Order: sequence, then C-alpha cells, then structure tokens
Amino acid sequence: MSAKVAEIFETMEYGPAPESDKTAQEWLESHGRSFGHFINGKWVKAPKGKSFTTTNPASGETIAKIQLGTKADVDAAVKAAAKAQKAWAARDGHDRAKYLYALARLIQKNSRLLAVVECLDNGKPIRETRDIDVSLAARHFYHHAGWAQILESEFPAYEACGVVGQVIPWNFPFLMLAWKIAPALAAGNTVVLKPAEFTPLTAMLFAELCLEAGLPAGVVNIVNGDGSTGAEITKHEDIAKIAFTGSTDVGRIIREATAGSGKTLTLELGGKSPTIVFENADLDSAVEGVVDGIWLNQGEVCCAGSRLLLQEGIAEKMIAKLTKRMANLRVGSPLDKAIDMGALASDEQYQKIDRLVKLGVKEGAKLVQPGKDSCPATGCFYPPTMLLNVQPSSTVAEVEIFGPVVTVMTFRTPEEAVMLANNSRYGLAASVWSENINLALDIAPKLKAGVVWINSTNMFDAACGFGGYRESGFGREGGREGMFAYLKPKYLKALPAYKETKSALSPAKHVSAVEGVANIDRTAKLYIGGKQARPDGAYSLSITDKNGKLVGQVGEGNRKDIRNAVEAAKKAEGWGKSAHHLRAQILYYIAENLSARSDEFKKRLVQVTGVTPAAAQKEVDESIRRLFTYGAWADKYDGQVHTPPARLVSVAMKEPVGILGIVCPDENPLLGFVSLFAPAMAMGARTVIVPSEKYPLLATDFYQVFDTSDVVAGSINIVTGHRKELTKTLAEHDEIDALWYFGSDAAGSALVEKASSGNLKRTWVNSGRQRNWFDRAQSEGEEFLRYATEIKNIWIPYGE
Ligand code: TAP
Repeated sequence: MSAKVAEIFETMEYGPAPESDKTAQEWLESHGRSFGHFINGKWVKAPKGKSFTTTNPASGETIAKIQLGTKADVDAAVKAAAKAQKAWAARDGHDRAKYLYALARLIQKNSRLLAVVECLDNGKPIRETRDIDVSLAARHFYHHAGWAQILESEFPAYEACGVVGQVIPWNFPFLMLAWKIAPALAAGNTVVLKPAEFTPLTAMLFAELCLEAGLPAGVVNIVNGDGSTGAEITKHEDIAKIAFTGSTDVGRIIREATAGSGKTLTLELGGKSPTIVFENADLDSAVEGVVDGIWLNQGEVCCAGSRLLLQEGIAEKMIAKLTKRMANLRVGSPLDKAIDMGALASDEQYQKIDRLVKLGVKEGAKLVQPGKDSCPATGCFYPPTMLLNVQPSSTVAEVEIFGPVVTVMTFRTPEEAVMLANNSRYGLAASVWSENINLALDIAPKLKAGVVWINSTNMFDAACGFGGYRESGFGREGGREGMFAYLKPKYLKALPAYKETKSALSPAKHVSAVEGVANIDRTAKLYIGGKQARPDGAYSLSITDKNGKLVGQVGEGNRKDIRNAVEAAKKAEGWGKSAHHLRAQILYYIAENLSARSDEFKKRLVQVTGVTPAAAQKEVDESIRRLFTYGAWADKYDGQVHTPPARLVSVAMKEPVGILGIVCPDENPLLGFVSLFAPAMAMGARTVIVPSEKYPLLATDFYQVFDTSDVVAGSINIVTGHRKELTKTLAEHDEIDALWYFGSDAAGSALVEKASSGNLKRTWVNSGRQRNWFDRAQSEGEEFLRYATEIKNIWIPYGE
C-alpha cells in the first residue's frame, strides 16, 4: 500500500520513480537481441562468428548477444573506411557540417532512448545518462559541426590524417564515442571504432542514427569485440592515427605497438585526481563537490576526485559532514530517477574495487561506509566508501581504484597541499576549494593536471580541451587543441626519407693532431647547469671535416651525463614561470650575440660541412632570423578564455611542457639546432639537447653565445656524443616530460616511441623524414610552440 501524503511529510522517504525501459526493450527486440558489426554502412554478422553477451550489471540479466570482431572484420572495416576517406575529406566543410549537425539533432531526438539503453548496459543512473552523457554527446556534435564548417579557414595548412582507429572504455560509452567520432569526422577522417566489450549497445544505436542521417557508407565503422579486436585495430597498417581512451596499462601496450609505424597517437588514460579543501572553503559546497567528484558514475570516472586532501583545521569537521552526507546517498536501480548511484559496470570491476579497499584497510586505513546497509544486496552495487588515515605511500593512495572510494589525507600549508597533490604518476584533473580566489588561482597553475576546477568539479564542455599530463596520457579532446589531434600538416607528405647512416663518430685521436692547435686542449665539454662540464666517462670523440681531417673533439656523453643534465634542468624550474617578456629579451640577445660572431660560425660551417661560404652565411642569417621569430612569439602565443554554457569561465593556459629532450639533425647543424631550442626557450620549457652527432661543434661553439646572453643556468643543457645511445637514455628517463626527435636517420623515431612508454612522455618525431630547415612553413612557427606547451584548463565559477 502506498504511503499517505501526511506520512511522507513525516518521513521524507523517497518513493520509487522508475523510468520505463519499454522503448529500449522494443529496440533490442527489433535487432533480435543480437548485434554484429557496422561496416560500410551495413550490419555485418558472420554466420559462425564467435560472440559474447552483454549484461545489465544492476540485475545480472543478459541483454544481448554481440559478435566478437576478428582480424577479418577489422580488415573489412578499415578497407571501407579507406575507400570512403578521400571523398569524405574532399567534401566542402559545410557539407560535413550538415552531417554532424544532423547527428547532433538525431541524438537529441533519441536522447531518452539513448539514456535508457546506456543505463541498462552500464548500470549508471538515468539522471546522469539523461543530463550528462547524452546531452554532452549532442553538444560535442554541435561544436564539431562548427569546426567542419570553418575548417579550411581555421586550419589552412592542415589536412585529415586518413583512417582513424578508435578504442574506447565502458565508463562513459556514448560520451566517449562522441568525443572520438565528432572531431575525427569534422576534420575529414573516416573511423573504425571499437566500443568496450561490457558496453557496446549505445554504439549500435548510434550506427542506426548514422544510417538515418544518410552518412556516406564507410565514414563510420563500428567493430565490436574485446582487447584482441582492439589490438587488431591498433596494429593495422592502413590506419593513420589511433585515438585511445582507457587504462594506462593498455595505453602503454598501444604506445609500444604503434612505435615506429608512423601512426599518430593520442592517449586519454587513467587518473588519481586530488580534491584540495582549504580551511577558508565553503565547507557545505565542498561536501557537494566531493560527492560529485567521487560518487558521480559510481566513481568510474577517469578524472574522479579520488584523493581528498583536507587542511588540518577543518579535516574533522569536513569528515563528519561528509560521513553524514554519505549516509543519505541513495544507491539503487539505475532506472530510478531519484537515486544517486547505480551499479558498477561489471562483477569483475566489483571484485577489483573490493580487493583494493580490503588492502587499504590491511595497510592501516579506517573504513567508512555509512550507507552499506541500504545498498542493494544483489547486483553490482558498491556503497560510497571513504578511507581515512591513508598514508601517501599506501596502495590505495597511489593506484586508480576506479570505483566509489575516496582516500583522505591532511595537509598544513598550501605548499604541502601542492606537494601531496602532485605526488602521483598521473596528472588528469584536480579540484581546489577556497573562498580566497587569490589562493585558489595561485594553486591551480602549480598542479600537474590538464584540468583544474576551482570551487567546482567534473565540468566539461566541447569547447574546452580535456586530457592529461604524465601517465594520464597526451593529447586533448575538445576545442581547437582537440582538432589538431585529428589533423596533420600538409607539408609532411612531401618530405623525403632519410637513408640509414652509420655513426660518424670515432673515439678521440691525439689532441696534437688537431689542425693548428697542437698541444692545446680544444675538447669541447658538455654544457650542464650553465657551466661547461667534463663528460662523466672522461672520453672524447673526434670530429672531422668533409675530407676526414680532424678539426676538433667533443665530450662523449653517457647515461650519467644525461642524468646530470636532467638534474640541472629540474633545478631551473623557475624558468618555466619566467615572464614572457624576459624570454623574448633573452632570445633577441642570443640573436644579437650570434650576429656579432656571424663570421666565426660561418667559417665553422664551411670547415665542418664543406658548404660554400655563401651557403654558410645563409644558414647563419636564417638562424638569427629564427631567433627573432621566437623572440616575437614568446609573448604572443597566449592562452584563451572559454565561455562554456554555464556561469563559469575556463581559462586555457599554455604551460611549458616541463623538461624537454631534443635530438637535433645533422643537416644544417646550426639552423637545425636553433630551430629546435628557440621555440622551447620561448615557451619556458627546460631542455636537454643532443646536438648533431656529425657536426656538434656548431652547438658547442654556441656555449659562449649562451653565456653572454643572460641564459638562465640549467634552462638549456647540451650533451654531445653518440645519438642513438643518448636518445635511448632520454626516451627512458622518467623525469623527462617530452621528447622531440629530429635525428637524421630512419630508425630513431621508432626507438623514441617505444622506449618512451615507461612514463608515457609526449613524443614528436620525424618518422625518418627530412624537413627543409630553411622552409619557414615547415620549420618554424606555431606547430613548434604547440609541441613545447601543454594546455591546462582552469575552470572558475562566478556569481553568488
Ligand atoms: P581498458 O581495459 O584499458 O580498456 C579500454 C579499451 O581498450 C576497451 O575497449 C578494451 O577492450 C580495449 N583494449 C583492451 N586491451 C587492448 C589492447 N591490448 N589493445 C587495444 N585495445 C585494448 O580500460 P577500461 O577498464 O575499459 O576503462 C577504464 C580506464 O579508462 C580507466 O583507467 C579510466 O581512467 C580510463 N578512462 C580515461 C578517460 C580519459 S578521458 N582520460 C576517460 C574514461 C576512462 P575490452 O574492454 O572490450 O576488452
């Protein structure tokens, strides 16, 4: 019997508010509860193909049977995508915009069905699928319809990558599909997408919308399957770019699998994001922020606020408020419109979370689960969980639990908060709570995270790039930066390939053999921390001219020297925060001093490379000009202020990448060197540079130019020696954040991409192709600045 109104007023009990799943069930029936793949605009099912089932994690019921994509299915999908790609890219941008707009409208028209199907398949609450997943997906298609429309005028020097392979996870199945497909199509790519095994259904519904929108066959292909299907996509030779969202472990496998293939790669990976609450925060708002931060989507959120850092003075009060609030969170049927948390996506996920929570308790944490008794006993329901007394080194403070579990730690000072927040191998998001805007705005740039929410959490918008630092991956989704991930410069296809060359260097000969400098030690040392440093191994290498005559010696740097150079770069952290005007001044000053020594550098170029004096002069002049270019850019490559559809602004700051390794080419040993260090310097990145292996004297002669140009010690470090060996050390170094490889050979790029998988540093490689360093369209400008910076979006709410 239902309760009387008077009784309800007394108890304030929620009644059931179920959403009907009738339409969703009818849709499933219309497909016979069985799905194959969507390839070349058609449903494809192999009569004897292997299949798996997808279940409703809230009830354990089987929803549908899904075919497992094989190599043959992936081949067919890639073939269809390749066939469709040229025509799709050649269409007028307005034409592509109309298709994207049609998809946005169709998503809106089918929003309730999409929301219910997502609930059934994933277990997340209807309140969230309806108000977050589906509406943000529609917004993504609208936003990217816009980019398709203005692509030619906004990205005139760029073109589509080609066929794009996309692999997505199960936590936001439809939203992740939208984040992947919308920008790819806007840029003129065609796609082969694999949804997660647990949650393929909204992708199937989307395929139907593609048919309804009349999207040309082959533009969108969806192949169902598991990790093995994903692996077939990531290694496919005819795919030009891979976009992956998922765990850091699989991201690492994909980084290695695609190394040296020439495919571009973006990785959106895991996180362990901090929520920092200062004593002067509005605690009631902060409690709601924590609830949203960690219990949205049952905590199965890459950017979940899973580490709560409380300033000591308010810790007790905040924990009490939070415990009370947790007791009121309602966990139950995902289709009930009045529940806060649904079911975890699978039993596997349930077991993993439970195992980690028990381990946390074993390691000394105190378990708080006030809503445990009201959590449904059957189905994959896990209560909101808080772990207190957690040590920064404990497992639960370090690993991504990917469930409704928050770990709590305390801090005393803002400095300690920043230190604790950054004490993670991840760097996806952070949330800062303080009513003192000065404090919050001081903290936000110090956090190593791609997104920082001030007095808010989990805000997303298609216009604001989303993505991580460190092992949270590289690349951004959304906004202009997200479009760059699906485009490539047009000049690339015309670049000639390098031939494999043997190392030019030989161990040092007698110093007295050096022309004109008998008995004088003319060995150029390394340049570390603003000083010339002897190589650790105390060996030198001989440098010869074009006739094989000895012209000088340089230090033979080794692993230890690279480590020392990185240490020096770490100490120069202040360079990243220096004023942009100062960077410009230093670059102009370097240009001025190079100009004063123009003759000396010209002679050196003639001597070692054998070019004519006129060609050498041209290289020196272009190098001076390039320094001016980056002096110019230093205070002009600014961030942006986005205005998402809410009472917030999102400030997109361009931050230096941190410590950047650079491997220089042999051709144009002066201009190549300048073209690479100058943009990094302009953006405030600290560099460890391996100059041309064959002609390092052009870089070692430069030490004196640096010394007389106010260059900050440690902001630029140079280690001469064998390119391959030093490159490998740079790629494997965990404290190098990014690595550019422009070595003059065919194999170095693969080495860099493979060896960088340890800390998943961001790489930019030449894929064995030689650029023309005199051609300004390909060798200077914003492309270089983009690779020298990371975009951090800081979200700031306004209004009372
Ligand atoms: P994963 O296990 O990494 O799976 C992600 C996708 O990769 C799935 O489609 C999976 O297939 C496929 N896959 C598995 N092994 C593969 C391989 N060797 N080669 C190619 N593809 C392979 O992640 P998950 O458990 O589904 O998702 C949770 C993770 O995603 C969390 O770490 C979370 O933080 C992260 N995530 C990140 C973001 C962003 S934007 N940074 C957003 C959402 C989620 P099957 O699952 O079908 O086997």
